[in-house]
Amino acid sequence: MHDDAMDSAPVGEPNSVQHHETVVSSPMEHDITDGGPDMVQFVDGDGNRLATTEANAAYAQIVEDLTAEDGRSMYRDLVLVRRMDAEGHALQRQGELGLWPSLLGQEAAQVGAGRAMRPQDYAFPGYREHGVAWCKGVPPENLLGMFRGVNHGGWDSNANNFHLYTIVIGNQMLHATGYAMGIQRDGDVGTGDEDRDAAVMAFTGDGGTAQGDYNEAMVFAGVANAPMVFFVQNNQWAISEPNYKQFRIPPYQRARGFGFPGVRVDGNDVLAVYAVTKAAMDAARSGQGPTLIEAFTYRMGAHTTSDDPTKYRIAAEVDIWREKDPIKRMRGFLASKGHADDAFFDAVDAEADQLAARIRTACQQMPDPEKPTMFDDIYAEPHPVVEREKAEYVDYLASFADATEGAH
Ligand SMILES: Cc1ncc(C[n+]2csc(CCOP(=O)(O)OP(=O)(O)O)c2C)c(N)n1
Ligand SMILES: [Mg+2]
Repeated sequence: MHDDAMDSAPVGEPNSVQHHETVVSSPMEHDITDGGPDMVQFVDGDGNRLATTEANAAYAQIVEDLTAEDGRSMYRDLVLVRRMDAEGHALQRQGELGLWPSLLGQEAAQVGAGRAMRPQDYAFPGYREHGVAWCKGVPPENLLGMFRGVNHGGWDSNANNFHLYTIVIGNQMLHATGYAMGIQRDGDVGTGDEDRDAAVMAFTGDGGTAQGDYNEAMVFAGVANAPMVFFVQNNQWAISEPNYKQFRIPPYQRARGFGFPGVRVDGNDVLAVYAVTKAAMDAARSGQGPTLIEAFTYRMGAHTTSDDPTKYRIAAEVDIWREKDPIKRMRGFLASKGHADDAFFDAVDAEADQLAARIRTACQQMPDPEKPTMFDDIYAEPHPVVEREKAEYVDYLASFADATEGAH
């Protein structure tokens, strides 16, 4: 990356002094601010379009085919998603939500990936993929219910082909692989019909790559040549654990060991993420099997609202990444190309404010659940054990109502 700020102020592993005696890889091998020469990039930190490189050449045509309107629409998504996320954070701070995992800094990774999906493609998220949800058409207010404690998900997975959030790290990779193998068995791969051929995208973080489920899913997907993309957002941290405690070589290089390609992309460059993900999803839908994409990005905020990152990472690291901000970058690109003017940027900001107000009102007006819904949707068909447990739970709740009435 041609980033002066980074060149003039390199920062290695942030806790290097503290951890040197136990470090197994040198800070240089795990430079958390520089994705290295293999990383696909099209726009630098200042919004300048980069020249063709060995890494980005294969994807250049996809970027060339995008229109100015596509660029503006991507920018709008980035801004609205950031505003939605900021509102989630604020609502938690004001006691309206129990928890909020912020995507701040990862907007381009999620919007680029989400926009490369077609309606028939299925997404399996972790818990931070609010931007992918947005691109798949899940109403943003629906993301809040689980974090407010009024439901167990808040959306119908099949309505937008966006699975429920999965908190158990890496778990969804297996679900996704199974779903992709199902698509294969349904014959919805490689037919050449754009509206029929489908693929799956499974999202996890750098920490998730250390999980057994993730690695097992990669084995199955590779062997089955499943129509799927493993999309790893390497935001450099798994709560307080840095990359060098997760892996000796980066995720994109590990794909080869499972028998399919791995690509590292600049996760803060929405054009690059879109191009790389579109190529991978097109390949998956046409029957060419899986791809692993590692989006090299950064978690600008805390892990969740329950976390304090100043306890384990230094401010200089965050400052370096602030210069790589995905929205600033896309805005600079659009402005320098003459694709958007101040009136457009102002209109998007105004729309973002309206969206935030809508989300806030919807959150505050969410009704408490009236009946136990945790038993719904466990099985596709009614199940006697679940029915019995539900009946027992309803009785249990009713016993409280009696006690309250008796007390009055
Ligand atoms: C199986 C399992 N182990 C541990 C946890 C606790 N936990 C929650 S988030 C997290 C870190 C995940 O890091 P990463 O995969 O990099 O995703 P990020 O939060 O950075 O997006 C951990 C260990 C969990 N939810 N599930
Ligand atoms: Mg992480």
